[in-house]
Amino acid sequence: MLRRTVALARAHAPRRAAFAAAPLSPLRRYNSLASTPPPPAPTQPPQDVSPQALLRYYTQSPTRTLTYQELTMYGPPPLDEPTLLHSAERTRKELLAGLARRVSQHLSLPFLPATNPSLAKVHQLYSSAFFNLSSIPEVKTLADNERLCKVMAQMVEEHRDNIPLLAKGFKESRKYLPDATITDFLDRAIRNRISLRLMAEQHLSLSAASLPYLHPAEALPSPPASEPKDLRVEPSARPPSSSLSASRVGILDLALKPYDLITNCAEYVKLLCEGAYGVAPNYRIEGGSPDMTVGAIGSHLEYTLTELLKNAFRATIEHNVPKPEEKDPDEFRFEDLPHAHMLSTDFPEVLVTVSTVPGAMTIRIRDRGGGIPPENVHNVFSYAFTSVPALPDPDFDPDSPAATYGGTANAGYYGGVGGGPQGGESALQTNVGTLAGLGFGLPLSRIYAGYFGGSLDLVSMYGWGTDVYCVMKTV
Ligand code: ADP
Ligand code: K
Ligand code: MG
Repeated sequence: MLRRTVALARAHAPRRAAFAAAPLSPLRRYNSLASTPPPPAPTQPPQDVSPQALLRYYTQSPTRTLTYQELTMYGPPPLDEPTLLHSAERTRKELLAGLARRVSQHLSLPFLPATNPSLAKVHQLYSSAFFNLSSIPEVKTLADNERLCKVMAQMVEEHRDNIPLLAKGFKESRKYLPDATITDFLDRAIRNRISLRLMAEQHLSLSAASLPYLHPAEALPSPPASEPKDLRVEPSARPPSSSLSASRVGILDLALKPYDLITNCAEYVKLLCEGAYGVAPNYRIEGGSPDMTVGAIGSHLEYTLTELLKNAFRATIEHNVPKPEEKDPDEFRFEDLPHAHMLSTDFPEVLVTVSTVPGAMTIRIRDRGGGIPPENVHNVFSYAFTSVPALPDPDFDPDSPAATYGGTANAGYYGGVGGGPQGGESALQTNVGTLAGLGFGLPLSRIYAGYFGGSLDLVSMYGWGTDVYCVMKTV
């Protein structure tokens, strides 16, 4: 543990001088800035600004999740200069506290899991993000804000693959850690990561929509990359008119159309299914009206719906095709699969029902994919559980663009027909994306739904199908 800390400190030695020179702003100022009560903060900034001292200092802030009220506290952009700088300084402090917590959580791992290459990579990414950010002094001017935005945009981009890396790392470390420890680590890591991204993306979005009005000559930071497939944070050279209307407060969309969102997600999942099986079931949306709108974070809804629809579509196909004959994987031919000759209309449709009330939206996804065997029902929310059969792949290269943890470690069709269309690759990994196999879909969706106070419940009717009830809090 000590050795790792020292190595970290060494890795950041050049930056240390930079942030040693940068005075830590007194927390009193931070407290007076925030218009909602900030977390109780450590009393005094450390005199000794070694990396360890800084980490300790920022780790003392309590863990917290964001509320819709905090996201909307500045109102819709464009913000005036003092308000934008207020948001910047607040974001900087909160990110430092969140990143410090991530680093210290990694430092608390026992030696063997800590040396796992994937987990060490995530640890290193969080450490460098923390040290990069701590080299930025208190934000007092628009130029300071621009520096902050550049660092945050880079951070959002560099941390894009953290979840597959954590998944791979923990799968490989399973023999050294109890399941409960892994679940606890991942739950906290993912919830914290959602907060970090929300804070960074919200401020980037507010900045991008405000800067052209405050500082027309300045170049804007590049838009942050998305974590879920279609996260649309809007910073662009000219903010789109929608980001300046009362219907948007940064990344919070106040006029989101659930029908459009569900259709986008379902069409994407159809492509995944067609890639994996050659066919996809039909779907239908009911409840409310196609024009109704809600206020929510589009990317959270999109992630959750995509994962739930993937599960429903996959189950619908696998349950409703004849079982294939056992074959030698070397003789695998896609056209031999029974479903390759089936039509969408040969499958029972997936039904999506939407209901909105003030403050919440419930979406039920109902499939006739045969449900979940009773012995698995209690495992489906575990990060470690997937029913995609596993085939270890010694040639797995986590850096290859097509690779995902689930995709390569779990090859084969239901029941294990073989290695899938491309030999070592999973049949559930397509050119478009991964249909299943990571095991993270349900647990992550439940964290997204629960983040602002919603819920996710699954009811299986074994032999027939599954209902998933997802309640999302709305504004
Ligand atoms: P993955 O899809 O990567 O396996 P998930 O967490 O999304 O991971 O789902 C875990 C497992 O739960 C799936 O592998 C599948 O066995 C089961 N499951 C989830 N949703 C359904 C569903 N609608 N119908 C049948 N089984 C399901
Ligand atoms: K799972
Ligand atoms: Mg899934």
